[in-house]
Amino acid sequence: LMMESNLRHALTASEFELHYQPLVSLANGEIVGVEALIRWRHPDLGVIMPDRFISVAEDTGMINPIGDWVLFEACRQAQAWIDEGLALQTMAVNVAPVQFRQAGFVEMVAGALGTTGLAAERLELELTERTVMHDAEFTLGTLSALNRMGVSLSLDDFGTGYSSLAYLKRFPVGKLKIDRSFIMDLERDADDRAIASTIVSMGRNLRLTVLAEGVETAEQLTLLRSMGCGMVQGYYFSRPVDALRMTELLRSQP
Ligand code: G
Ligand code: G
Ligand code: MN
Ligand code: NA
Repeated sequence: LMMESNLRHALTASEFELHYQPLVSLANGEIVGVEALIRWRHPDLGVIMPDRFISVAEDTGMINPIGDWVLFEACRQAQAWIDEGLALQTMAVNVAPVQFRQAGFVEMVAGALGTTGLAAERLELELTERTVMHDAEFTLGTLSALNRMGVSLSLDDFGTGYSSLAYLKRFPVGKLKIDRSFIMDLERDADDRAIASTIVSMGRNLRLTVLAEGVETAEQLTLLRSMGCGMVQGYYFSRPVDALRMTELLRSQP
């Protein structure tokens, strides 16, 4: 099933769709952005989650056309919400390592913004440490070009990979997303609290926004607030939901 030809067919048959999860400001509890997360609605098998096909897509190169589609669709949806008058500061899109390195990636991002009319400042690309640390000089060039366009950059799954603090200083990254493995046991694990609190402090000192992923409980939220964490995301607020449900969530905002 998870083969290149199936993924290609899924793309032409419009079987991919984006779900969205709120990014919430801890200052006022408002949804200030959303993260786009791909799903494959298979006609026979139902909804297939990305863990089951993204790595195959990466290995076969299908991640490039799929990733292009994700970017255009996310930008189109963000602009549709903005046109409706809904307050959406950020549309965050995951970018796979292969996709980030494909020739013409920066131009493709510019094309998605130009075609959909979305302001570059509204788009945030999520990159993992694995993506940015591999060939740091190439990364710096691409990140700088995106940054000059006005696109924001965030480091996803932060803390799980190999990150040089020197590059954190050099790369034009605006946000750190603390990996949910550190948040999961926050109430019970003093080491996780130390790690989360250290990332929050470092982020503040480097003038970066810090977002905690995978927040599921009020206790985790209280701890993160006491650490001075700026943003949160997780099932406590909402699971990833389809565009229709996300529209309702945005409309119900004060
Ligand atoms: O909800 P969740 O199961 O959506 O996501 C699982 C994993 O798949 C996460 O690591 C997430 O970053 C990744 N993922 C989700 N959507 C996309 C996408 O559009 N592109 C890429 N490259 N990865 C994605
Ligand atoms: O790797 P990345 O951070 O892009 O992937 C986001 C993944 O985290 C998605 O699979 C999404 O469904 C999942 N996720 C989001 N919030 C929570 C949460 O509160 N708990 C758990 N267990 N997973 C979450
Ligand atoms: Mn992500
Ligand atoms: Na993450």
